[in-house]
Amino acid sequence: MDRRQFLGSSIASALVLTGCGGSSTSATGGTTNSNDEYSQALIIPAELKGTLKDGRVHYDLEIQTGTSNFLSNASTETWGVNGSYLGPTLRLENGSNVSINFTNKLPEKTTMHGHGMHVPAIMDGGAHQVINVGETWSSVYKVNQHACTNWYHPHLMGKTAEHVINGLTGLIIIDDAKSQQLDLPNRYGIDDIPLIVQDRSFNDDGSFDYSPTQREKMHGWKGDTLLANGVIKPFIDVEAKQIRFRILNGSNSRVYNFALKSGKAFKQIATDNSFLEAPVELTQLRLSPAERAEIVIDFTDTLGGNDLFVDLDSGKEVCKINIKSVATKVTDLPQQLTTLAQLNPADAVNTRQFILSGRQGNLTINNKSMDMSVINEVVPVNDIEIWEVKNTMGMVHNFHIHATYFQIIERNGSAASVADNERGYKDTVFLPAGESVKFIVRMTDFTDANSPYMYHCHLLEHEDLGMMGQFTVV
Ligand SMILES: [Cu+2]
Repeated sequence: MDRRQFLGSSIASALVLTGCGGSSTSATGGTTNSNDEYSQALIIPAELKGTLKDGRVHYDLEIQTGTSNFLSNASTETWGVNGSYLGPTLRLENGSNVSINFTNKLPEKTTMHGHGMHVPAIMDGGAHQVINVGETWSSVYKVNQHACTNWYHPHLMGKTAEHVINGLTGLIIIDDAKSQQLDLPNRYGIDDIPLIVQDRSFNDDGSFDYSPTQREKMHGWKGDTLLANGVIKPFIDVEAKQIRFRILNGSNSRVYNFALKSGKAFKQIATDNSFLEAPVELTQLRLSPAERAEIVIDFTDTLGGNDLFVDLDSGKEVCKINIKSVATKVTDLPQQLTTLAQLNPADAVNTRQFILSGRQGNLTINNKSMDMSVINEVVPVNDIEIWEVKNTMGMVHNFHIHATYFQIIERNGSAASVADNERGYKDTVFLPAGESVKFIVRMTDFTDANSPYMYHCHLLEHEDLGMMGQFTVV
């Protein structure tokens, strides 16, 4: 299958392609990184705006098997949504009624979770909303949250890591009235670029090499090759202007420290679930699995130049950016992006502790491994709570909650240690070895004593090893 079509022929006409690469020359042996570097254009996932039917915007999605050509000398059996690998970007408008319809055409059951979505527990696509082979499951809700970049991925008990590796990942972009007013780059695929960064390893026959040992699972499996939107070392041609990247760490367990090779500074404008109040200047951006960041890089004065987007931790390169053409529309990054309502810790009525630890090859939260029949926490609706998460281990974890966002108020007991670029609304927080965080949270609706949401480490091997729990909102 041609690379340009691997997101699905049914949506190929909507596929936005930047650059004009895509032809690979013959490779010389080896199956990892055997493509000519930066000969492939970054693929921009198709943008799906849905179809209005009976007062709802419907997004029809098929979860399917396919074949992808990451390598020039071998093909790879993969899974995708409306295509062979990854899935389209769902574009949702705040306030609209939607029905996200997933049909499972895989040979086995799966689930599809809307990560970062504020929806009823039964619409969450977590471990309980299994989609059997041949079935269609619809997540039906009214979009009620701030503009942000979310994503969808499977959440099947014990199989999440494997199903994500196979390729089931796509973005969900939420727009709201205010986000549309801001003078930000917003031309999808032109100056508003989605960037899903993943790591994979390949066998000699081109198949994914994913068979982690118990030790690799405990430490979080890492692949030796980086993919950007499903392409190894792609290039993207951009205009000489401010360029926005919506970055998702879509890896199972790899933590990135992103930077530009030139050392050039950029501005972070959004965290997982909201804009930051003001842009935060950075030269390095740390993202643990499932975290998102929107950044703006100003290439106004570098027409004809190029830069590399790299991971400083591994030394690996993500993609090449060619500043190729004159700007056709200028944007001027606002100094203020939003105002975030802040919950007051003095109003908190309860503090919960979550201890991340491990024993006998299992990973646990509060000494318990995930049990789908156990509700670990019951959270009263509208109560303001402080959740304190402690990583007691000598390895990294993170912590993700379903249902809503939170705001980080302390790192390692210090409010001052909360970084400027993690002061937006978050649903996933990084916990380096031995560190702790406190966040403030309020569950505002969707009471249901029988249907739990999940909280868990989003290193997917850790989640599958049991570092997960369940809570209900009552
Ligand atoms: Cu973990």
